[in-house]
Amino acid sequence: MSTHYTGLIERYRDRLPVSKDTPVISLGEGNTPLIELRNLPRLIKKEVRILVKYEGLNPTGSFKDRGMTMAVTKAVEAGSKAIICASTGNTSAAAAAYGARAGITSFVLIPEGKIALGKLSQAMMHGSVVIQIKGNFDDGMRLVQEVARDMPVTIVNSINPFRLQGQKTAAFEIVEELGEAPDYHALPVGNAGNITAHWIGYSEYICKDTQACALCKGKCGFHKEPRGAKRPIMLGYQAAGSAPFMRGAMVDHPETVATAIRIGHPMSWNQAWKVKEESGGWFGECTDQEILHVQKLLAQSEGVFCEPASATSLAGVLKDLERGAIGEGSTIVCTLTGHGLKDPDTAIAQSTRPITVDASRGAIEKVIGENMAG
Ligand code: AN7
Repeated sequence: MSTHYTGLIERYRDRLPVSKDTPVISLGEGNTPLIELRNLPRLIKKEVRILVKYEGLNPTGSFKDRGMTMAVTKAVEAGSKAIICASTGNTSAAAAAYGARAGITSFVLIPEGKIALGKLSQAMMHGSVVIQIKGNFDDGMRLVQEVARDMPVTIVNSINPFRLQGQKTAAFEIVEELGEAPDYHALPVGNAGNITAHWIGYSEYICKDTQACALCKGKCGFHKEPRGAKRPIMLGYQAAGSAPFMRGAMVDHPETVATAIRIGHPMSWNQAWKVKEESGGWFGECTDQEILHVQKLLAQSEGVFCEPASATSLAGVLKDLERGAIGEGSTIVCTLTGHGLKDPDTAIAQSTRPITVDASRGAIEKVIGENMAG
């Protein structure tokens, strides 16, 4: 038997809306590491099991690849020759790459000056038509919907239902690796597509019959075999300057250093409230300072480099552990949605400068002497 991994559509074919004739567009996405933190729980003096789902190791460096393989596959199946999205960066990178793979045109709308450098380089390098707008993500999302009404372009934002179908597979992978769902699952929330997709995934995994699975309404194709009854409590964390779920209303001028989640009008608004209710979870918020602190803490205590938005999931969990909202003894999964290399500017801005010395042995030895631990 071949063990060659060919992406999440092949792996979860029986639980996704594809047929044997569907032309699968894949870059080997999914199957990302679930890494148990070893040092951080000790540092914060808590008896908890925290695992990070490192989605930054997808082909374009974010979880968006899970949704994009499905969205582009279905677009191609339907005969579409062009895709379009608005993006804070990662969706555009994924649309650009999967569009290239499929041999179709991709149009991406990005907020001028507000996307991280790595993401911009991806959209440009893969040959997308990159349209910078003098507005934010929410303006772009509105424009994409208007344009797609009259022009032959397929929207590949998460309002495209195939996106969430692809993204739900992350929950399948976690249940399969842990043997059951974790107690808590924390995600950064922007449009709230990913938290919705994870809940669909967890719900389908335990689904015994079509009645039990409220979100999939019997369409998941996975109702026969129960795999245990446990679903996690879902936690959605936002950046404080961009937190419509905390305000309980849309935010017109979102701001945060975590540009990926600089979103004030989430597309999956109603779905995410339903996830919160059904799972018994909650939303929380973190300041930019807290987000950056945890991004660096994770990089330096565990060797895991995620982008600022991704650190929001862990930052929120650490706060909720501290205030006792999450109890000790819990198993917690935090999704790290994107790779740290996506945003080199923010990483460099908060790191220690390199030390510049003469090219001499003496100078190097001096630095080593001054910096040896213990
Ligand atoms: C790293 O790329 O919306 O709550 O246009 O890139 O499902 O929106 C990105 C979102 C979290 C939020 N972490 O996920 C886009 C875009 C990272 C992200 C989110 C995004 P959703």
